[in-house]
Amino acid sequence: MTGLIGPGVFELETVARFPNDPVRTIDGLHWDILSLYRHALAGLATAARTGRIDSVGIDSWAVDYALLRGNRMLGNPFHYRDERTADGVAAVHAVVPADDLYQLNGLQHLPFNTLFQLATEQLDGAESALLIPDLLAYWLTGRVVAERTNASTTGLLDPRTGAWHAELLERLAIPSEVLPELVDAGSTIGELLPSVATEIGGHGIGSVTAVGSHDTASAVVAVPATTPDFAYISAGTWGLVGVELEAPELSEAGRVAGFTNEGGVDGRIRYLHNVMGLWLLTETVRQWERDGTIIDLPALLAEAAAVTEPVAVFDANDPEFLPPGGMATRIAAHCAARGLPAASTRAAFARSIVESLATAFADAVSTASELSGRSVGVIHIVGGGSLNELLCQLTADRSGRPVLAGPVEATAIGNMLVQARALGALGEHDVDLETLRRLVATAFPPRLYSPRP
Ligand code: LFR
Repeated sequence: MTGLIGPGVFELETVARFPNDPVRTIDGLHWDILSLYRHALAGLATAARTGRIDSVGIDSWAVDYALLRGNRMLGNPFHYRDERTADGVAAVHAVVPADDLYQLNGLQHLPFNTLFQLATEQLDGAESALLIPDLLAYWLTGRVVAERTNASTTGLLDPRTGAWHAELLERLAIPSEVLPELVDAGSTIGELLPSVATEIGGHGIGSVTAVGSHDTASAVVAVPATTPDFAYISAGTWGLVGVELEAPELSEAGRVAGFTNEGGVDGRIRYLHNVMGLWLLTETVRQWERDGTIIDLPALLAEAAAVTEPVAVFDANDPEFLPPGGMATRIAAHCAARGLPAASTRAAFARSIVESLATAFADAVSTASELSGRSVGVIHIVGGGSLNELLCQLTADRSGRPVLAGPVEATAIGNMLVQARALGALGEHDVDLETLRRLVATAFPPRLYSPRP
């Protein structure tokens, strides 16, 4: 996306959209990283034709990486949903038990956190490990860095200092040389390499600026909060539900509840819980379509909103839903095994998924509030899920709190605001996050869903 941002101006334009389909090969599930890079270059070429681009910012999902020797990528990056991570978890926990690990890195236990993935690798031949946005930035600029918000999802950062955790690296026998220099969102990564600029006809493109390169970090920047007592839900493939803190919260209760301390822009802490998210619905639809039925998602959700039969509310956090494939079958089996009612129609099935997600969202907001001591008066839902009216309304109903929905493009907006601030396009350089959020609230007023009795 491109943005035109200045005092009182905030225009967004989508210049390219492309699929991100993983590929399963004999050794497991991978990202098609070269295809993503090719599409990103084509998008930059399109953007460059529309006029001068002052800065480029890159964000993506977290945790996944490529290993490099010199400038050569050693194999195609794995997808975090690949099953190999179970071995990595066992290997890491044999050296650093789960409760110790939480005191060191403050992360929710997710089997795909980078440190568990790295434990399945031969690191001998590798000179650097680059997270996905850092890899793309390297290909564009030739500069090797690790942007700090995304680096926090590796499980190898000390949440208290924001630096690579030397003690943890040593215990896990991860050579610290493979981890690049950390940089903060707002700093300049570098100019486009001349070869890249030539290839895309992008000589008018300014430098690559570090942003909250973890998509969730950028989305949290763009939560249109106007008061401090808010919780956020970044709702897309995942539902990232939490509050923003000034310092990490490392209580044992938080570990048991699955709360993470990820790094935010401007040194904030994203104290949140990963809920399985709309993945449950999109994977279910994918199975139905594979089985030969074309699904019109908006129509399905409208029918789901009209369902009156009681539907199963199941545990949307169950790790059994992590891998791809056969989701409708797995959810039905999960419910049957627990004596929950079977849905009689596809609409009721979709309703059951959305009810379960809304319940998990509401629970996570309450837990975030209890564990952090923050009162929560309003819940902001940003990202694709903010367009799902049923999900927004049910989240308000289940939580008993007003929900403010939107913007849908929060990640891109947060990404671009950090660039605009760094360029001085917002006036002062020291514009704080609260000011950025008020700008978002004015430019993209959210939609209110009040809780129903
Ligand atoms: C959302 C997200 C989550 C992260 C998951 C895996 O897109 O980045 O924050 O836990 O994907 O990377």
